[in-house]
Amino acid sequence: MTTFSEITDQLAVQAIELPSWAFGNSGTRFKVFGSPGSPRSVEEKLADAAQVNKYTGLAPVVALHIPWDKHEDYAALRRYAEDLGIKLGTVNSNTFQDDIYKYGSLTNVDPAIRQRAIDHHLECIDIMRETGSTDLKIWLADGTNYPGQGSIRGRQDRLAESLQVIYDALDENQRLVLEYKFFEPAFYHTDVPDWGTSYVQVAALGDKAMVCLDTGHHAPGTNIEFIVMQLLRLGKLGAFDFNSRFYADDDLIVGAADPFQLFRILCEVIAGGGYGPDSGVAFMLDQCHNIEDKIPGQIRSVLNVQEQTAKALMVDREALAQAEVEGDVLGANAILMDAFNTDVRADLAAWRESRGLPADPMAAFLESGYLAKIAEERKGGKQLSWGA
Ligand code: PSV
Ligand code: MN
Ligand code: MN
Repeated sequence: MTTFSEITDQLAVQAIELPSWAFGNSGTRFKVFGSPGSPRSVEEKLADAAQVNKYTGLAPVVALHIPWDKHEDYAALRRYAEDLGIKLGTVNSNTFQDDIYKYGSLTNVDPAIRQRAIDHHLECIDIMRETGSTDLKIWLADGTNYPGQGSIRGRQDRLAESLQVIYDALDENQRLVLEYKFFEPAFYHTDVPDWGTSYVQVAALGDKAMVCLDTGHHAPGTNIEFIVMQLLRLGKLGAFDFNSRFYADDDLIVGAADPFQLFRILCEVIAGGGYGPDSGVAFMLDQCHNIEDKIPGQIRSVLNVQEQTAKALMVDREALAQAEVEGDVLGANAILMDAFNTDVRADLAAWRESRGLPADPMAAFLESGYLAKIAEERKGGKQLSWGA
């Protein structure tokens, strides 16, 4: 097996983008629980995100969601982030909360509503120019609830037309990343339900359009690492939204439900050239922390990704290739399992310390008193929530 000391250079380049909405309150349709100290402004979300980076060294970028993170001065917001040692990243559009989008946004039969949705994306691109962001992420709630409600073919054609207008507005250094999800909020059909549909749509647009794979957006039992392999093979994997699911789009902490699946996904990422800053694959979290504290939730998440990445980097790929050509089924499987079953936690702790980071970022953060400080300082005002 590759030793831990042989992989540290690769580990050192890992950067995971945090979603701004992970720091606000969130919940289910039954209840949104607030936590003391939850952010009341984009600035407070960024300050919390910077804590995750401070203790882990893993999270230098924060993704924004428009209009949730709308700001009167994005250049100032960018400077504010930079002063905290982080950057503004992916801009996520939102066409799923306005009444006019009840029957769809980019797919709507009404050209005026489609134009409204397109204009929203053009606004996002303008914001990206000011924040220095390069990725526009589109997740659509578009779909129907009943057979016959809409022409699924017509909607797909209108989606292609709308996306083309948005794509044509991108600058040279900007990308469009189209996320798929197999159900919800539409229950009969979704306009971008799977990687194939996303791939077909972005392939028609051009080189700057890519697929986003959200790990929570598949039917139970789906072999997600196969999709990772295929998208990398096609040169179209643009981004991950990492999270865990037990039942639906749970948005739980990545690596919580199935660490082995996360390991297998990362093995395919590494094997397919999807790892590292030049790979063109953005590692993002898309999570909400409904009952647990948000900053520790994000710290746990990035550490989970780091731990499984270390193991995936330690797979002896030469031995694996050899076992595969020899038809050594159990030998090949054992090589993978050896890496997965290696406990890298002590090595990671020592390596963090050697880089001036706390050996145990979670403990160091909890001891810092930051949670008590924000609970005290952020009294009054309206706490921000997912969707508001
Ligand atoms: C809705 O399913 C969703 O969770 C998508 O995964 C998006 O990435 C996210 O919301 C933010 O828009
Ligand atoms: Mn997502
Ligand atoms: Mn989701």
